[in-house]
Amino acid sequence: MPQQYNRRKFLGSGLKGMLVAGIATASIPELLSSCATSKKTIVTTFKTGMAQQPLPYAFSALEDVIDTQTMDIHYNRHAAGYSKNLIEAASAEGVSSETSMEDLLPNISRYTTKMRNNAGGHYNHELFWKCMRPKREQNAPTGTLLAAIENTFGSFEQFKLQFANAASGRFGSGWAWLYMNNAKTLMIGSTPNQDNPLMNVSEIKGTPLLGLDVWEHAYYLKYQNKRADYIAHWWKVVNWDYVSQRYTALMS
Ligand code: MN3
Repeated sequence: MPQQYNRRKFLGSGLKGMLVAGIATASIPELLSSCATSKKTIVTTFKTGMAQQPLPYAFSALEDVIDTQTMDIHYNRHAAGYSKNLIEAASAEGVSSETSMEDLLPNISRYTTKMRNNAGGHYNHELFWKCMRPKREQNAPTGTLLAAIENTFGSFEQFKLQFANAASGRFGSGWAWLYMNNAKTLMIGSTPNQDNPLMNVSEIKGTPLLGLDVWEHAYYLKYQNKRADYIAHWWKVVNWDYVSQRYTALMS
């Protein structure tokens, strides 16, 4: 059985068992709070700070799906700029530099357009880099994430088709997402510019599991106007292990 299922089962039966047996030494609120703490610990793994983190692989690691020069410019110019401008905006608008994107983005309507664009840009790129790894010809999710994708979208192929449609159908610049809505259902959608589903101003709302950058700066050197080719090749570099970790943490 998947590890997460066992953990949930253990927490559930453990709590119930103690209550039924009447041997609980802690109060119910204390027990619930200890469960909440363990959940928070997992989710905290995915908190995103304001500083740009090191790229988890070399600029050349995603060849020949994403070329070295594109990765270098994308990481060192575009993404670095979002982080820098976010830190500037936070300082100007009285937001602590310790604030995570996961805490800031749901309240983004309180702040300036500079904050919205750069907080979104920073979060989206930090996630994007982690969602990729060196290419694999046969690349697909496994386990509980694969089962959830099949249950929700019919098949992995159907999922890829719907996701690619969201990515190619985004007019101008933006992102395509696999995200989990607040009812814990997997969803596909897209957002304009540097918006994302964590933002309270977004039409689609939830927590991103996988994001694809469809700004021209992400693909133009290699693919020029052929966004569909970029999307089709991109599946080979998706880091399904990381996406699966995010899915498992959100489901716990
Ligand atoms: Mn980009």
